[in-house]
Amino acid sequence: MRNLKVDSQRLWASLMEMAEIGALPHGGCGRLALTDLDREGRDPFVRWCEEEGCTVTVDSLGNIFARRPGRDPSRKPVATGSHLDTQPHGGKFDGVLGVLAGLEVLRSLNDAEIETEAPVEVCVWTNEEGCRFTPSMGSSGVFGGLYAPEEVLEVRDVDGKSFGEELSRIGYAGAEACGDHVFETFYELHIEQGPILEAAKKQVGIVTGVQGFRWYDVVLKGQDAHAGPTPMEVRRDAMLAAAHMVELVIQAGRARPPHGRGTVGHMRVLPNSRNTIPGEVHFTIDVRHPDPAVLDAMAAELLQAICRSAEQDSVDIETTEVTHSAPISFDESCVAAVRSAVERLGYAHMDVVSGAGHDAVNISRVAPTSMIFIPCANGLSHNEEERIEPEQAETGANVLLNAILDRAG
Ligand code: HGY
Ligand code: MN
Ligand code: MN
Repeated sequence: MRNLKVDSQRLWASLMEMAEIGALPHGGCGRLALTDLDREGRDPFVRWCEEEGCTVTVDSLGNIFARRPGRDPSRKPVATGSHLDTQPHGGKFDGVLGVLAGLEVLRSLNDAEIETEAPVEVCVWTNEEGCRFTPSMGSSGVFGGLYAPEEVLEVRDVDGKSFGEELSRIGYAGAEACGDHVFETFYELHIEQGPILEAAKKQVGIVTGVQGFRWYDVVLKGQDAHAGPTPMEVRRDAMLAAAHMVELVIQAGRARPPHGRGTVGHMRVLPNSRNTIPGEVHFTIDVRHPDPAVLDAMAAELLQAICRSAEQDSVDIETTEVTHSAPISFDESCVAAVRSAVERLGYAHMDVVSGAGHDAVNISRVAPTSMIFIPCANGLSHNEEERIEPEQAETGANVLLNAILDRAG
């Protein structure tokens, strides 16, 4: 199969058009899952796929499947895709690149009047980011058999709105039972969101696996009291306790270089008043490592350390594990298909393990799966300054197109 190429200008134009939806003042995008902006991003994607002759279906968790027919309808589809929801101050390319490069694959196959043996599908997974509704990657998790549908549909955001209600409100509660949908293989193109490829001056990352992570919610309860008359030594200050624990979370990541990670990204202080000692603090923990045994040890040691710290600070503590995404290795034949496409196209490449979680981790539970990375500027992501160049988007899409063609025949 000759090395088919995508239309770089058309791909870039679609990325910039999507970037207008939920555009933020410093160049990023904010399209939180299941908000009106999420719908405003989904609707044009569905329209663009229908304009390419695809049939579009939506499942009960809002996952979208755009299907381009193949010569042999009995074959399972070769699929690709990613997510359109973003972090609150997200970039233009996290997730979106994988979705719109999939659309560009459909458009390029149509331009070349290629009829593949197997159908080709482009998917959008609902709520990959998990910042409004926990867990992250919840809908691909249901698709991959990690969660029952109601476990995700019943989750509520900080305003008490449920996933299921919001999914219906934006019109994407589909008829198809989530998971009743088989793929022959699944590929996800994504920006690396880290510094490795750029530092190594590689154009493509052949992703062999994804590191694991565990998310916890922590609630600390001390005692509201007056900031003036209350002596320092008698306070039960939940903010002080939280500050000590943030240090322990960061230390947990630093204690296992180079892959260990520890982050506190969200904190809610109650009653959140300048002159009242905080009696209650809610915060999140995100710990990561590529080795499952090390990840388990990190998490166990950290939970013990923060419970000891709570005691020393005379506050009550409640910890809840909200996500456990185990480290995985991708399917060797899918990794090989990506490798052969990259080598045929002549791109500088290297094998990498993903530091970020992706829907592909959940899909790899039910279909042979692998990922393709391209670098992003300074490895920065989950930041409005997330940036790639048009030719980098083209490179990733060319690898995706040829890996899909290899399998779809
Ligand atoms: O948290 C992650 O790794 C992904 O961005 N949801
Ligand atoms: Mn992503
Ligand atoms: Mn992300």
